[in-house]
Amino acid sequence: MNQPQTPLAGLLLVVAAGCSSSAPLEELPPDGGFLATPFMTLKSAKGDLSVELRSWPQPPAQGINSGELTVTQVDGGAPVDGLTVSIQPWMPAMDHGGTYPTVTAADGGRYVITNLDLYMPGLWQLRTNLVGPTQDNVAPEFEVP
Ligand SMILES: [Cu+2]
Repeated sequence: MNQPQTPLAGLLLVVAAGCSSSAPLEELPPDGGFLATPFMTLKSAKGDLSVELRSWPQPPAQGINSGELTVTQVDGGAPVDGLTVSIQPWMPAMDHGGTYPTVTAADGGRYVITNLDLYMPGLWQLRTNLVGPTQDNVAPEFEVP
């Protein structure tokens, strides 16, 4: 992690308390699967991995979201299983983060994200560490309306 959590805890409470609550969203897509078309596709920092992000809802909305990362080798396209994936939601413009969502490995290089709380509108980054057979990172970023 680049950003320590503890010094921010008090700030996060203050910021969260200032946010109006939004309507709860479906935990996962109703048909048991994310959309076929990714919300975005990125290369990892080292350039060896391709990472597709799907979200529910798609595009992400203010409040609790879920999502799925699909990690494959850029070279050959093989899915990359066996990673430990941790995601720190981060708002760079305001220099604060949010709580880590739950990430559950599935097969086919997929990692399902639940309880992704994007509690403010604005630009969010998902600062994602990928640790296992390889160590890499990726940070999808997008505007939450
Ligand atoms: Cu913010």
